[in-house]
Amino acid sequence: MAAFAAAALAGGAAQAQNPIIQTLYTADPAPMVWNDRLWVYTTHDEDGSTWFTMDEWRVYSTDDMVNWTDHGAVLDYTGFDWGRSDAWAPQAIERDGKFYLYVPLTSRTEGGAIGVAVADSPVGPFYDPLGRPLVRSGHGDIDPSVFIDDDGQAYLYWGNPNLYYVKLNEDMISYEGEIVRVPMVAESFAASDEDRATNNNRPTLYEEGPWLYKRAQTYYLFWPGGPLPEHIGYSTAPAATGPWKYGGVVMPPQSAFTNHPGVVDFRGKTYFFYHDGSLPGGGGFNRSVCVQEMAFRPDGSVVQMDMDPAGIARGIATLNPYRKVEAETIAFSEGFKSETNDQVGVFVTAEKSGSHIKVRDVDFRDTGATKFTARLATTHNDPVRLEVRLDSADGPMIGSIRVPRTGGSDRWSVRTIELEQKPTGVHDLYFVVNGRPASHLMYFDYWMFSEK
Ligand code: FUB
Repeated sequence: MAAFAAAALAGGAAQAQNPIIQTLYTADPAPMVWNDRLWVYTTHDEDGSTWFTMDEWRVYSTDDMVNWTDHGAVLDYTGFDWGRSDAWAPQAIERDGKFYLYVPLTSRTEGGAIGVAVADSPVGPFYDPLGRPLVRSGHGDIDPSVFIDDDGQAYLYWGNPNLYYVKLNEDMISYEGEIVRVPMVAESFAASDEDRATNNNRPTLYEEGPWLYKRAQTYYLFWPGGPLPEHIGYSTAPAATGPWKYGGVVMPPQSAFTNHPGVVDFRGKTYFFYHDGSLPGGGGFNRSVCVQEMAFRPDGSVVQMDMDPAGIARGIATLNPYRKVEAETIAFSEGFKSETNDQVGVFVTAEKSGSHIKVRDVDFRDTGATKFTARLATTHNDPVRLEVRLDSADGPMIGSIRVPRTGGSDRWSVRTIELEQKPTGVHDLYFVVNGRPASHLMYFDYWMFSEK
């Protein structure tokens, strides 16, 4: 058996890594660190949308900042008895072992409102403990951002084009005091031009999507600012309640007319999540979540950045291929769609021959792998093969599996092959689908390698 030795930590810095999800359109990222893992809640722009057609909230997670696992939808607006539509920008937080997901939606009777859902796990199931909205100011109640300060006080900010907050009680599903409307003044959010101020009722650049974040003793509020296309601006304050002082631009307008920030610290670095329209077929209503490292100057000001297709150039951990890995754990893919069913949960569907998935920084160790196992399915009579390649989609093929014809994505088969070549060390791994031109060529649920 020939051995493929380690490439230097495999990922090519110049390769596309943004957007981080390619199997459907995602927007409005809300990162959360829990259990030494980074989770990002998103909205879902339905394919072909010509408006904000959004029904569900989803969650993805990573251990290494480059491979993202799709955990599927955790809730949709029908999870709220009072909900009618519009599963827009969420944020989740953990407190005392429970997960709280704050979401805007349009109610059956009262227009826009913000609800809260609770779960015992970051991937749900989430349920509505109140049976009614948590907060409602009467106008522009979207884009909740939740934050727990060091003294345990939790805050919920939200609003478009006004900015509101409340102090949440410790139960995280009720609040004390009145809803506070933040003064929309130039010192806090920079002055609008005359047209936006007088004709649009927006005296400052602040538009929507607030994200509250604390760094050292400074509180930061990141927000999408107008006019369209939106940029991301920020303000700082000595307390979670303000007063806010305008800081500048974090990200100028990109390729979608909205943008939406999410900022989180993870293993010693700060990451900036946002969305753009850069995925093929993408645009203002077909957006995609991206992430980049964020830099601060010694005085606390934010270093401005543009969308970088390279995203996170280097992963912060390697991936163990000797454990079951979900096929929907992906660094980058082309031609795959994410689906979910009762039989296997989340899986991916290859839309055509040539579809491929890249998994970054896979550590086969010095001993190397000898066998490969995958759970697969297809409906096609003509042969469909899943090729396992190293370092690029046309790199060395270490094995290939004939995908079993099971008859559908509700019937699966687990296949194991001896590898033709034994990989060792760290490589990017590619799964490439090869078959006659057809749609829905094969379904892929999970994979793993064996050392012996
Ligand atoms: O995704 C729907 C809306 O677009 C969000 O609520 C806003 O923040 C903007 O991203």
